[in-house]
Amino acid sequence: MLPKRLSAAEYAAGIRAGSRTVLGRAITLVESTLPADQRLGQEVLQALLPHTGRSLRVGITGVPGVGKSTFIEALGRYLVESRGKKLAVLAVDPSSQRGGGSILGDKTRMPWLAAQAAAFIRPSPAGRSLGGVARATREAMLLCEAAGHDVIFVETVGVGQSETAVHGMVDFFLLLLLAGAGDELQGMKRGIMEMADALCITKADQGNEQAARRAKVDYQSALHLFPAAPSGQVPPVLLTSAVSGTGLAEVWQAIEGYAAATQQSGYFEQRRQQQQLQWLHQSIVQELEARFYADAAVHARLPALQQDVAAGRITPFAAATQLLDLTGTAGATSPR
Ligand SMILES: Nc1nc2c(ncn2[C@@H]2O[C@H](COP(=O)(O)OP(=O)(O)O)[C@@H](O)[C@H]2O)c(=O)[nH]1
Ligand SMILES: [Mg+2]
Repeated sequence: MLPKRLSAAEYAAGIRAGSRTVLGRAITLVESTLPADQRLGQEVLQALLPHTGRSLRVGITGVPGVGKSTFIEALGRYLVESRGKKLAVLAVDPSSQRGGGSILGDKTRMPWLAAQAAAFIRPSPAGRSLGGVARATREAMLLCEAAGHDVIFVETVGVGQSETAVHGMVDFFLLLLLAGAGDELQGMKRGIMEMADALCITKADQGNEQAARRAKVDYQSALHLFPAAPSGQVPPVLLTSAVSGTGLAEVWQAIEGYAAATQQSGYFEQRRQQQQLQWLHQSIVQELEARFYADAAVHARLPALQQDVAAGRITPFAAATQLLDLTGTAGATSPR
């Protein structure tokens, strides 16, 4: 049994020594909304920072039911068994509730990985805004890296803004697609296809192979209409089956090939630097907002001003300015 409270140095040492219990507890700290936990979590992260950044970070998206979790189980098994990798599976699902709701990242979809010492699976933090979930997941990723996990998978719910958040924290973004839906190209959100570094047509098995090959051709021609990716790499379209194992080695080859090519060109590091800067600015905005709403003067004045705005007695902008002037952040509203 571990003692109830550990120091930041004890957390860091435990994580470096490969303790899954300490890693899990440190992730709980960075997920916590309690200020004391958050402070300790930041100290742990700071201590571990020199040991982060050495993994390959892979985001996996696609509509619910496309087979993301099953795919991660199959690809993860290939990586552990055939490539000797140590991996972590994280998830971003702002709709997730503890003890019910979404099963994203659920160990029941990844029974083999869940039983492996070389794999660490963590479901999405629950009951938070997307911003809060994204922050916790980024920080969990760093903790997993310090624990020596050299591949990090981040699964998204595949709806809404979660994809953008995950794209902003990974090196490689993989879009899973189903064949045979017929109008998949029209239904597809163009922006997500543009973010993808590779497309996988899933469930290419059990009589579905021909439809999958047709979908591959369709997506390949659709990709030709897109502007060149900033990475300089053309996203491949691959056929995969988590059931038969088809295409899994090819997917990994594509990911490693991409990493090697972009490390060579400098884009890999550039993308990470951009992500860090984006994260800095998002953190500033989140923190300003939190401090604003926690301000006692704002708290006192807000209800009356809300009524004035609703009744049309004052413009929303003027009301916002009045409230901001009550806080120490006055004058800090210049655009980024
Ligand atoms: N035939 C076949 N079924 C699959 C494959 N991958 C997943 N499935 C099934 O598709 C359903 C959804 O899978 P899941 O991994 O939970 O999808 P997610 O919602 O995207 O995470 C499950 O019933 C899986 O058994 C595959 O490669 N082939
Ligand atoms: Mg899933």
